[in-house]
Amino acid sequence: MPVDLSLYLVTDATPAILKGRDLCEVVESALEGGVTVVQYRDKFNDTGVQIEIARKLHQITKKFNVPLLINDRVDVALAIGAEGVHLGQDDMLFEQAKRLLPKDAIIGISASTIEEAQKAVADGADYLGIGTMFATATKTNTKNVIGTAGTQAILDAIKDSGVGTVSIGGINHSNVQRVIYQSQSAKKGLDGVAIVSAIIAADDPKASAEKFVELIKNPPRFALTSNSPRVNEAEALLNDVPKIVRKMVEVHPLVHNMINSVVMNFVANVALSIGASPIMSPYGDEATDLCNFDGSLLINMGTLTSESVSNYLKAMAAYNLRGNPVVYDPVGAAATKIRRNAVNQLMAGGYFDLIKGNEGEIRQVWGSNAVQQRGVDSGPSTLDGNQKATLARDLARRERNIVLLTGATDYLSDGERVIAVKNGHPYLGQVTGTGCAIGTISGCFLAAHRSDRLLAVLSGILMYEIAAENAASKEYVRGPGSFVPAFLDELYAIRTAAAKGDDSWFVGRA
Ligand code: 3NM
Ligand code: MG
Repeated sequence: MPVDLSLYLVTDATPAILKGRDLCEVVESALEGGVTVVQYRDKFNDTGVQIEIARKLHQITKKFNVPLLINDRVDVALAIGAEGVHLGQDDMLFEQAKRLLPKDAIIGISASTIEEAQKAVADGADYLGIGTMFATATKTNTKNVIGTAGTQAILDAIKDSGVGTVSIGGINHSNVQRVIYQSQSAKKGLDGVAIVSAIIAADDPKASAEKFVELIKNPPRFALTSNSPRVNEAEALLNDVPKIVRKMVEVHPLVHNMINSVVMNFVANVALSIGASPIMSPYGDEATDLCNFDGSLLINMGTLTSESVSNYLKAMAAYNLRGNPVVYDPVGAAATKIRRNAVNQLMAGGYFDLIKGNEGEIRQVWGSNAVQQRGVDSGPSTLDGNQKATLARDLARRERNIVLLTGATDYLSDGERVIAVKNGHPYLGQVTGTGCAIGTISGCFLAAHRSDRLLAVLSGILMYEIAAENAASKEYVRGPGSFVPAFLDELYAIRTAAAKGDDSWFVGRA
């Protein structure tokens, strides 16, 4: 019978984690909460003591019909007749352990790269412990922190095997649903998650395990989409745009902006003009209240400070938990080491419904270390249209979200569909904040229309860029200065028309 890997408990005897409690009691309590497999991992005790503890643990796990695996120590497993072992890359080789252990013993292998995973599968491992998912204080000497993107790449590389998979490292109640959701590759997902501190160090290990069981059963709230059919044909998609604009105006969504100080005033005016309700709040703790209005959150790191990232993470967690949309504008993502680190922390720390950026920013988010941005403009373009479309699609597919790669032509993708939008006007490139406002606008539309996020963002971009075209064509607009007030007027004009059900602003324009 294959092992149920869904809630895999790994023990730890560190005082900070065990807090003076008896390991066997903690494990028993976790089993009562629904742990499905236990790995005894002991980096402290002598062999004799380990055998004694393992024997006691085995008596407990047997009561629950749950397999006990021993980390590293094949001898300890043999001494007590455990169901199997878990081997790291620096432990005994698979074939050596296989020879020593009974035929039906379970052997799991740690893998942090595609090569390690493929080798373990070829050797005949029963399951893989894939990690390190997130940096963790429990094990600081881990080899690679691979995140959901790296985990997904490994799962994809072994998709044709029946090998079991668990993710390990830094997994807790607030990220477990996202870990499972975003690690999923097209053909293979995780069978479970391996947990140390979130159960062993919990005040109530049983309650913690119960909560994991409940969370693992359900997708994260942000992944719950409505049943309405998705629009696939470009023409049908465009037909729906005026309807979605009308809907956004009617919903009058709140958009919570954590945005840079250069553009704050302009972006707030844009949001007001289109009929949304902006609030500018960089204070992360405020999000626990603000997210209750069921609007969206925009994170724009244009004027990043030493406190920004922790505020962003708090706010993102609040919106993710409630399933309300979060937009990321990684301004200047590749420009400095601090910004590159911020990108990594934010991508690991929560879920973005939409990532919006120029070519350099999107490439940085994708993980291209070769990009070196100067300032926050995107710099010389190195990708042609097809490559940009592919990058947007691949990132959206990997993150299971929407990506908008902006430029003279914008590329919008949900991982399957890719749409190129050619509307807009060169004056947009001559005024600060016009790019940032697209993030805010997208947030408004995502909040108002949830069943098709691609259509929502498309509607926002088209409303915005058609208004820019209208403004630029006014005879009194002579340059960027006179363009700005005309642009706000034209956004307002479309909003007013849409509220009346008048779609003529859109006919023949996209
Ligand atoms: N192995 P926590 S990470 C035991 O990456 C272990 O292989 C890891 O602990 C790996 O759930 C890890 O407390 C510790 O973050 C995981
Ligand atoms: Mg080891």
